[in-house]
Amino acid sequence: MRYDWTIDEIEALFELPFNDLMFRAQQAHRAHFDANEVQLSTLLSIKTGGCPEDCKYCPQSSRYNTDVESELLMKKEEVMRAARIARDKGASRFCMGAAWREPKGRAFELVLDMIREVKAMGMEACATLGMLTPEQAAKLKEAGLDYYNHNLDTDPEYYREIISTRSYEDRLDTLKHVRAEGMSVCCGGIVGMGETVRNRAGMIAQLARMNPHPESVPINMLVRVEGTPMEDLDDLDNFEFIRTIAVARITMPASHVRLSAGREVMSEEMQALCFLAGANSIFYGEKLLTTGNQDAENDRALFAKLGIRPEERPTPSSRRLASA
Ligand code: SAM
Ligand code: DTB
Ligand code: SF4
Repeated sequence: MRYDWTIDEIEALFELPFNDLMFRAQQAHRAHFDANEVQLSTLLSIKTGGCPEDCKYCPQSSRYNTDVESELLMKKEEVMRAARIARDKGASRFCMGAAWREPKGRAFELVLDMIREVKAMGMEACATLGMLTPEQAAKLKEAGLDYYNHNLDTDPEYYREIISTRSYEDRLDTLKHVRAEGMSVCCGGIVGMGETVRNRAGMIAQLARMNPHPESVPINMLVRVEGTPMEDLDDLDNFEFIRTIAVARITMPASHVRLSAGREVMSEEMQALCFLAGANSIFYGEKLLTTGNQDAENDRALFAKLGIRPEERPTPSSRRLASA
């Protein structure tokens, strides 16, 4: 495994002829995974809107006038109902998202409770709650959290154009705290925000130089939401997105690369090319946090056409022992 990728090397991957890039991505994918398996994660926004941060892409920032209303933290019973439905539909991981700069006070304790219950249901638990202190990371670990999602979003240069309320270093610090507790890291970014190929290569370099690599790397296609400063950006060429997935696959060959936001408007053929480029995880269920996603029914139909199987959730150790 390599952890010394330079931006130039990564940019050179982006510039390969498309067929060569796809071939390299398939080689990397098949060396580490069953190429016909895709992991399914279901998202739920447990605390929506009213966020004090100014991320220019985000419909949940209180600074922009979008259709998203600010809501209170959801009740645990409602969250568990959603988790049960996700599990019964075949998701192996349940990801809870909160529109916070950072978790605080009693709300954080309530989220810890939710994590314990998701674990008791036999699912993997993931959360994305903003910046963490080392103490908060320890409490999440103790509650049984498997993955923490915290994205870099873009490279350090372009980051300055996108977010002013927290620094790139703040993000790296949170990731360090998650790692120090032994939780798995879910960390990726957004493509289609007006960045250059060099910025994209810089973002992948940040991720691929982490040792160990993030276990899960979500690649989001920007969802241009009305009312955000990014609503009128131009379409990104689909091949640029597919190339980003392939480059993530080649540089982080043993990580799950997730075809994340933006899938709602992607054709079946586009998604199939993303899987061919090495994507082996998706968000499954009709909603992301506040925006739409493909219906589960469409996903099942596409999987049947492509011969893709959902990845089994890991058997909890207690059950494994009982059946041994
Ligand atoms: N507030 C927490 C934070 O920012 O870390 C957690 C939730 S935040 C919505 C999680 C991630 O969603 C962001 O880092 C960003 O990568 C992604 N995201 C938000 N809005 C998006 C959009 N319009 N299109 C694509 N990805 C988006
Ligand atoms: C990630 O990388 N993408 C997800 C998840 N991690 C939390 C969020 C996508 C959000 C898309 C916009 C919305 O639905 O609000
Ligand atoms: Fe808040 Fe997260 Fe949206 Fe940024 S991405 S505005 S921190 S919810």
